[in-house]
Amino acid sequence: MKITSGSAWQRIQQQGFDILQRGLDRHVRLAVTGLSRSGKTAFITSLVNQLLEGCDNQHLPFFDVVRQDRFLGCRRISQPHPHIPSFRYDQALQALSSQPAQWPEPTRGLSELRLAIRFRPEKGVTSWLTDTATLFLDIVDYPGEWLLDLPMLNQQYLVWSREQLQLLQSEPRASKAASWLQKAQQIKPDDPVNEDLLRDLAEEYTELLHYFRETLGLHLLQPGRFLLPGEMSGAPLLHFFPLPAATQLEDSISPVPGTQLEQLVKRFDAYRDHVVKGFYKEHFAQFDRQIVLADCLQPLNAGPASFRDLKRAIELILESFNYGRSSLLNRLFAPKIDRLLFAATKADHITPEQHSHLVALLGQLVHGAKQHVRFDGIPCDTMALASIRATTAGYCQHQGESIPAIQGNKADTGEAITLFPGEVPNVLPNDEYWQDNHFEFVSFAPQAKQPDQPLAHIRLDQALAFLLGDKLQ
Ligand SMILES: Nc1nc2c(ncn2[C@@H]2O[C@H](COP(=O)(O)OP(=O)(O)OP(=O)(O)O)[C@@H](O)[C@H]2O)c(=O)[nH]1
Ligand SMILES: [Mg+2]
Repeated sequence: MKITSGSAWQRIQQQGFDILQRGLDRHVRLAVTGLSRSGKTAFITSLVNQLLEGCDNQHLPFFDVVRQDRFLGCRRISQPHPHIPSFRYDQALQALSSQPAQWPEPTRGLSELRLAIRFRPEKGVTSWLTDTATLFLDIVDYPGEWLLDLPMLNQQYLVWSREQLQLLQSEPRASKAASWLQKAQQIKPDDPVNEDLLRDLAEEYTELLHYFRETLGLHLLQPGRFLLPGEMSGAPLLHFFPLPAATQLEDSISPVPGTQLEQLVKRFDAYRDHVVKGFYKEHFAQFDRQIVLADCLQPLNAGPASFRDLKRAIELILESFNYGRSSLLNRLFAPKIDRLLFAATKADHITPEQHSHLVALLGQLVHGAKQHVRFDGIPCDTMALASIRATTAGYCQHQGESIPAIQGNKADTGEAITLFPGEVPNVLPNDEYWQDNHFEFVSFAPQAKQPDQPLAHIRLDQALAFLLGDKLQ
């Protein structure tokens, strides 16, 4: 009879344990997205911080595994893909812990981080099989702007050009775009390639996109990588733009080799086939769960054009979750996201009685798109949250009346202010709303983080419960 040595026995036990863990499906790849400045970094930083530091009932009352005292601990472990940049948790936390506290820096591109969460399974088959279990949680941060490129997968260069020209020729873009359009009109499709001219026009087009985003607060900006090029910065792959002459060309035209048109078509095709498709294949197809963050408050402050643009951008983002059988993505690969959460961020910017309005507003933004998009039975929820609460809510006296208010320190001056920022509409705002209402969005500085306390939040525990609860039973 063969005697198994102690270490061999441990190995067999470990192998059995690994198979069991895999069988129990204790691994989740959670993707966090949203348009630029929507609050992705703040959300991930706070989520990681709650799991590392704040796992008590007081901070996460709606997170069952904590409430039922089954949470045993969490730590960061090596991320699974060494070629992907790491999510800079320490850097973000350092900024929030500095004096005075700062918001984490804006991020560019995709990053990831892995956590191991140890817990006791609930009573049932799994608790009988194992005393403790580990959930490996990969969190991926990626720009929502990349999802706005989805329609390009289905488009030819001339069609895309015409669509973008239409946007450029209507307000609020038209006044700023006029001089660029005039220059681009000089590009003759049959002229020999002029690399310098194409590069200059592409760079100016990129500057326009930046202006639309940063000054006009618009989101519907293609191609998404022009704004966040990452390691592709300066690459000829990004030297294309919508061609005004496209309005006079037939879609079926075959570009003459060596011409401006041929070069533009080649670059568009390369961008579409490598950059856009590459992202969906290498990353998107690997996500198990997705949270889409939206800042609905800043566009309310910026006005109707910015709000309409946010609505259209959200609709486009949702197209990526359209898994109907004939959908574009399903024809490319089988996406496997099985849970989808939409969250309106920065809810600490409004008084608590407005939170339900914010959820209703987000619900409407998402609902419009849902009519075209089939989520194929995926559990899908909406909520309002503040990843890192920067204000306190209370009441103040105004003309002898007690009215709800929030209190915080302004981000630019540090000055303490108390205000009622305004009402959040619970339906998509119409002309009347824009005439009669003014929503005041003030950027608040984060509160100084106490070393022994996790970051203050609003409803992050409910987001955790929805996104991970079933994996921690
Ligand atoms: N008051 C408050 N402000 C927030 C909160 N989350 C984010 N913010 C504000 O929104 C800004 C952007 O947040 P980030 O988390 O950096 O957003 P992001 O989506 O990662 O932005 P990019 O990295 O530029 O794409 C922050 O600098 C804060 O000013 C929150 O929970 N409360
Ligand atoms: Mg970020």
